[in-house]
Amino acid sequence: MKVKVNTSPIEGMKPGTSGLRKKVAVFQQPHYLANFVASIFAAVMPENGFAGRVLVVGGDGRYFNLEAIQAVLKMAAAQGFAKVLVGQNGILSTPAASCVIRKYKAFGGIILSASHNSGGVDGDFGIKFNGDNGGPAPEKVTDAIYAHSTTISSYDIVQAPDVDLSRIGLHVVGSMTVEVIDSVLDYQALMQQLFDFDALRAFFKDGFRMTFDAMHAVTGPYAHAIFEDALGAPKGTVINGTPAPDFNGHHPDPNLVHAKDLYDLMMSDHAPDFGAASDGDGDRNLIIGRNMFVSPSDSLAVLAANATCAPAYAEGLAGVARSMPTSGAVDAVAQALGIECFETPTGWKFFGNLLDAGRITLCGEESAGTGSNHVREKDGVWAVLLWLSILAKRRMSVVDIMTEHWAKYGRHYYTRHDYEEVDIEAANAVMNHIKSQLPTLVGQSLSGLTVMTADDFSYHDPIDGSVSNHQGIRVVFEGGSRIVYRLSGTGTTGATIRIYIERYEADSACHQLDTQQALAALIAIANDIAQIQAKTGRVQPTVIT
Ligand code: G16
Repeated sequence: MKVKVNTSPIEGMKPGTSGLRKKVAVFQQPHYLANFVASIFAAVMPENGFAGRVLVVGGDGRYFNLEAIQAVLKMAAAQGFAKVLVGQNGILSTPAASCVIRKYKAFGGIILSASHNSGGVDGDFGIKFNGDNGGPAPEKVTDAIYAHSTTISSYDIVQAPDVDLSRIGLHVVGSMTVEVIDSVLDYQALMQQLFDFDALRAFFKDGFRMTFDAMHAVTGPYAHAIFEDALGAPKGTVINGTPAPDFNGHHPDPNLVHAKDLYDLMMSDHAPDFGAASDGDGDRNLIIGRNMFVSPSDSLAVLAANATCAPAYAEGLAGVARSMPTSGAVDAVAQALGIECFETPTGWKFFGNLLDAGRITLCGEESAGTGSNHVREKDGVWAVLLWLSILAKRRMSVVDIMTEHWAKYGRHYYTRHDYEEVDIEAANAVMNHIKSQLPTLVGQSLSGLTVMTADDFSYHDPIDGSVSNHQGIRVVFEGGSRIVYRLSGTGTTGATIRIYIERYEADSACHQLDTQQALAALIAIANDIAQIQAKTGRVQPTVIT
């Protein structure tokens, strides 16, 4: 039976870089989740309603996922959807959800995830809507969702028993069908189309060794099925491979702080050939060779330069794209290949139009995300499979691949300094202080480096003409060195200031420096401009990658 529940607007439902992310306790407040889900439906409802349409629902298995999914199912039934496809036990990695939306031509999908944020009862929860192309809703849709959340007065829900999400097959909620599907099968089939599984199987058979850290999060089942069962990597290749609602107390962010055990292993005498990790919802990836961390910006460039090693990209790439703060390493590859290279704001949603229009084949971000036109999300397992394809074909170590790459294209030294959980007012004061210097920075010489341009990045989407302003402050020096400042849009506590620092080095005699040392002069300039210590009291970054 469908009922109308009276409610009233709840503050703070503006989606960030990737959907709405809040503490679990916030989502557990009466009407909170329902208000946001109702606002999604109101914002995306077609003129003739949802009758006959299919919705995809899944999440990363974190705490509160199952309760949230049951509520979404009952609200979708009240909207008149014909059918919902939901991953078994509520599990669908973000790229798998994108794959399922596209494969079954669904109207869209609701993904329950706070990605790389911590989980558990005291951790974070999140929710986002992806459209029929399988990609995150663009800004005009997230703006409409927010607008509705500020005026909502009621929502509809069907009163029905919970669905047994452990049982694959058909169920009903009111007059809507719910099909519980295997979480891995469709995604694995897509990977088998893109990559040469026989060649990769032979590679492992020849003794290639990898450690894949699933970080107690969603990629465990995908990694076990693909790397160990399908490709024959030895059991134990996948570690931390069972998703847990609280990620067993770990933080599923594949960076050098939270994946330190993997990093230490890769730097040790008994390191395997290749190490990789993925995050809470399976869209990010960390790549570490034996004795070498590969920065996400460099990883994107190497994947672009060597993409033809995988059958899906054998014909070459239409173009590439990177988010603005991502280093220019991939630009150098695009230039050599003679293909287009686009610079978009931070957030995967900005790649969607370029991918849909066929202008780009690969894209990526400094925040550990790489992907291609196979889905409309970044994809951790895909990135590992493309790296494996390159290593299998070229039979070179990661160190040798990187050394060769830098010799050919030059090296873009790159680091990101994060100041997490800063008082919001103090963080705004830092950003305003930086902005106030923009009119006077150009032409100044800072520690011997001359500022060439200084601006607040605006993106003009070449496909739909939309404009997105205030996407990060750029200070660019003669010679191409660059400092970028922006506030994160994915945190849930205070503000996170991100400083991205980059320097191009053409001379291969200078390619083996320690990254922080290679960037020391620019780091000092970045701190001088921002005055972080004076304005926030912070002496050093929380995380350096
Ligand atoms: C999300 C977005 C990415 C973005 C990243 C960092 O990643 O999907 O496109 O680069 O956040 O955003 P910010 O710097 O604003 O924190 P994920 O993996 O959290 O979904």
